[in-house]
Amino acid sequence: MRTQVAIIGGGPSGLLLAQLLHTRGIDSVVLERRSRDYVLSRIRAGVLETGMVDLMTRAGVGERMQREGFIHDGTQFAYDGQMFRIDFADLIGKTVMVYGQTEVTRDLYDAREAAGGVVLHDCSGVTPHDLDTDAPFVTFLRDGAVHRLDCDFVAGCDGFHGPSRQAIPTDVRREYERTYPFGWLGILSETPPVDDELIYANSDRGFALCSMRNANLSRYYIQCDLSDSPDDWTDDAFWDELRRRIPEDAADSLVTGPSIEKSIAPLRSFVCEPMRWGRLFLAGDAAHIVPPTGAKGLNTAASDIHYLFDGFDRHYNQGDAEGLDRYSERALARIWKTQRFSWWMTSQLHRFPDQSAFDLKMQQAELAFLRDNTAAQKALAEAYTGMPY
Ligand code: RFL
Ligand code: PHB
Repeated sequence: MRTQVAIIGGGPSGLLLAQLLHTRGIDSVVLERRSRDYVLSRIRAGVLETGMVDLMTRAGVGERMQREGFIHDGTQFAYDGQMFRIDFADLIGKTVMVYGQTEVTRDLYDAREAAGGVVLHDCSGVTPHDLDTDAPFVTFLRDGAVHRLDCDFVAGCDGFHGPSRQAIPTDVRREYERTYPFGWLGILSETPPVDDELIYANSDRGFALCSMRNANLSRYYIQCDLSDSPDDWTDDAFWDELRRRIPEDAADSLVTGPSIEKSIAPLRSFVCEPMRWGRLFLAGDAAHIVPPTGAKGLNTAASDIHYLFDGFDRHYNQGDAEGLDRYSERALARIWKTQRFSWWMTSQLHRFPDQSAFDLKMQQAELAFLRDNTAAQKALAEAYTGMPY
């Protein structure tokens, strides 16, 4: 088997890249370890930056998103018994789109299928070879047979635990990491959202987030111990704890119901440099992880794909190597700024085990400054709706 770009991983990064390449006549094969149903059952991000919305549209997969997604002009912050709003539209003329990662992935699968794109599921032992030569290839096991995929380039879109990053030699690869001493317990429930907009809440009992997918599908999160298991939390215990962490008005109007998904995610900040080695290019969670406070994981994956797609397009259609040569540098410049924002949001909104009385006062002062200062609100709005590519 031969293709131009072998893409390891059929999550949003890999599928979006394949779909964009297709629009410019560039051939790819996506190798995914899991089944399509498994990939679509993962409940993850819910907020899309303008840049990602534009990229989906450019890839020809924006139609359902534009019809069914919800445009949010702002978001709410709660702390110390009060709530204030950051109005993105008013401050900087930008908005975000609430449209779940599951739907993004479904639209991309459908588009790939309609275009006759090759997405191979249930591939095991996917291994890239000869990445530092002009003739790289990928081997994998599928349907009981070993297969070989020859290619010009390999895109490592295989998430944090995939094999691509590990293919960069350890003497070249630098990794920067911070882990946080808590996780997020999230539930999805078929209930109307408590507010028209998201509420990010800092409370004495820890962080809480009220989010949504649509008018009758809500997504809520609470900060939890890393040692907790979803089974430790009954639905009632979750709702009780959420009510204690959000403003009284919201708690009173919260509509509860049975959870249809419940999971715990650890929080991590992580960056791998460089994002290119030979003919391998990392994108998305394969190269970096942000804590979810600020909703940047999926959006950062999309900005990588923007730069990588541009690189491949220029290489194949204009004979220009600069886009690929500068991919790592361009992607990392944006990633570090997004890491700063996600780290800052996480630091201001959670309870940390070793926090002193002074640290708590600093959190409150940060939030009061944000509430009262238009320049700070503009800076937050720029970061939340997404920095330009
Ligand atoms: P993904 O989505 O992890 O997709 C990678 C794909 O690669 C496949 N894969 C392999 N395929 C072949 N061979 C192998 N050896 C492979 N190993 C792995 C995987 O099966 C998978 O299909 O990475 P991608 O495409 O870069 O997309 C990134 C986003 O998924 C991610 O940034 C966000 O979902 C992060 N994230 C969240 N981001 C937000 O903005 N808001 C959220 O609320 C939010 N919640 C989350 C999250 C990530 C989570 N993870 C990773 C555990 C909640 C969770 C639980
Ligand atoms: C979500 O809806 O899943 C979501 C929204 C905003 C975040 C994180 C997760 O910051």
